[in-house]
Amino acid sequence: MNVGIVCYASVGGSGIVATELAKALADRGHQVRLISPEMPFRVSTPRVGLAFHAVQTPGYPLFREPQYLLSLANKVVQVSREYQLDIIHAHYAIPHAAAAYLARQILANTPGTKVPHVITTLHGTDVTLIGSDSSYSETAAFCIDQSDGVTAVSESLRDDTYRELPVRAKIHVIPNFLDCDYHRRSENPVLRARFAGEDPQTRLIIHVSNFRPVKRATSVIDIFDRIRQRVPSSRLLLVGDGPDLDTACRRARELGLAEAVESLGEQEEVVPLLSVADLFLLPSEQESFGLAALEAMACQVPVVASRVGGLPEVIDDGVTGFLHPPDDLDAMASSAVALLTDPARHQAVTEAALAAVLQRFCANAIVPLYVEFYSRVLARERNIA
Ligand code: GMT
Repeated sequence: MNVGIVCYASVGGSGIVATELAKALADRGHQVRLISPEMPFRVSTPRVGLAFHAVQTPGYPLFREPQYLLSLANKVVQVSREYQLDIIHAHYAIPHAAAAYLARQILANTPGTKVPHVITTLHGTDVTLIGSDSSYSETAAFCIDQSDGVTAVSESLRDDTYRELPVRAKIHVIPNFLDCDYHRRSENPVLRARFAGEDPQTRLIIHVSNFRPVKRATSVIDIFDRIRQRVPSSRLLLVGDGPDLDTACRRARELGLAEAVESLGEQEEVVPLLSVADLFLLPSEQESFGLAALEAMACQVPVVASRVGGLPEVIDDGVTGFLHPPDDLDAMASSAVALLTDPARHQAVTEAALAAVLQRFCANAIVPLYVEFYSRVLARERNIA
């Protein structure tokens, strides 16, 4: 199949999933074209079957804002005409579903032109935060409905979409996934000592996110403070950047934890960091799936997270990690301490987590679901009004 994948290139789960899907499809013999303003950050080496098309959005003195939706739709039209796309797969509804819809309408208006089918994958905040905002809800719902196929990354997100937007389209759930080779690196005592020092009693806790308010980064610090009261030598690594990073670091200083908390900013490679960590905290207010939790589980780092959104579909509470109400920081700290102080329990949870990732969330299990979905959508009439 010829597939155009539209995604964000910035660090974020939807871009990662889109990029991993592009790579996995190319490896399975499909022709894939990533369409984005920049090369997505996880496409490092050239790959047979995978090409990248950059969207340029020229400014003009009259425009107060860049006209990204128009330039993206324009690029999708050009790529589709040139390479005869069968499918335009938009990851993240806003504005990608709108651009894909517009591109398909433009192509349908040109006699003799192949018209691709549009598939939209909903990732979470495109529905739960920004898509349901009254400034976007009408256009978001319309463009999702106009897609020829719609997927969501969890059952919870599918239900949220029907609850929060006037969407009538059937939404198929295809969970997120990781490359089956995504795993913990072998012991790296130098890197471990860099963050945890030489004391074998030190426990290294990690949080990876984009530090937006929905991630509740200050709660990470508050949970860490509680953990430190029972495991005094523990340390915390913050990975990523975003609006709440400063607030989180300030909170750490207020609690006298500045020496125990290290912020690394954005990192392209998180596997080496996860591979030296003992525990992952994810006290998010909302998480449609929680790809960061899945990455930690694959690296055998137990996750203590909020029982929200799609996280219960990823983490089997008490077996492959621990879930608590987002405001119950005491309970999250207690689960963390229980794991950090009981090596046998820690090992049992990490083994179960890894087994779950390999069985349910690795590319070999999920990519065929996308291919099958593409085939089913291609067999149907296009949704052109
Ligand atoms: O977390 C975000 O705000 C970014 C967003 C994204 O663009 O990746 O994340 C959402 O999509 C991810 C990939 O499907 C999910 O793993 C995240 O849970 C989801 N974030 C939220 O629902 C808050």
